[in-house]
Amino acid sequence: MNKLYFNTQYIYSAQTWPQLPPDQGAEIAFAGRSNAGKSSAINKITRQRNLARVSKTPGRTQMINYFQIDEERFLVDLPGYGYAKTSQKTRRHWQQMLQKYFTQRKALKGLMLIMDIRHPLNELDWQMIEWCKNTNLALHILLSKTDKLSRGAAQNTMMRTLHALEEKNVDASMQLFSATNNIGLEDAHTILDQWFEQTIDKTDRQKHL
Ligand SMILES: Nc1nc2c(ncn2[C@@H]2O[C@H](COP(=O)(O)OP(=O)(O)OP(=O)(O)O)[C@@H](O)[C@H]2O)c(=O)[nH]1
Ligand SMILES: [Mg+2]
Repeated sequence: MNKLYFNTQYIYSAQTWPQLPPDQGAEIAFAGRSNAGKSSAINKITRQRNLARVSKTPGRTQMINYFQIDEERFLVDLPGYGYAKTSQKTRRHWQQMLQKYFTQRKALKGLMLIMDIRHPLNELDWQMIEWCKNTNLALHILLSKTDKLSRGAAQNTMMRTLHALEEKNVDASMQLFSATNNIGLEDAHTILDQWFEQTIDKTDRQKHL
């Protein structure tokens, strides 16, 4: 367990492109359907109760929230997608904003995609996965709320989901996660450690940007 993450602090929220902090350092973003458990995962990983706001009401995180681990490392909580009551206009705004963020943000070093283990791989999840593939961005999937299934059922879902990705030639790692039952915390830290430590070959990713 890396205690570095426990010092994380909220620094900033952005709604538009010009509001994003300077494009420097390394950031790892958390994306996923509304209510999938992104904010809960960030709280768990940083061992803080209320760092990222958790809500029973889907569509709560409507900003790009920046959390600072240290001067060079950041975690980013992205707005959830796919919430039925979101207006067309808002949906279009975030769709465009996220696409631009994925394709142009140089500080972005990896994506943690959070999917509720009971509903993995919906259409918008696939869109995220495609963007990662097209921009050569490292992708790790957290199958969240694993506590809602038996261990066997959770393993089965993970195998099926891995298989579906393999069929589409998607290069991604995956793990089970639960913010309520402490499942998968070490694994998530290990991935973050690797991504932050690795000097991702910048020229390689930038070729695709
Ligand atoms: N049982 C269980 N519930 C969870 C888990 N993670 C999150 N939840 C619940 O799921 C709901 C949504 O969690 P959030 O972390 O706010 O989800 P989010 O993806 O940030 O949602 P938006 O910000 O609306 O996009 C809350 O009621 C959480 O308590 C988990 O691991 N297990
Ligand atoms: Mg949230």
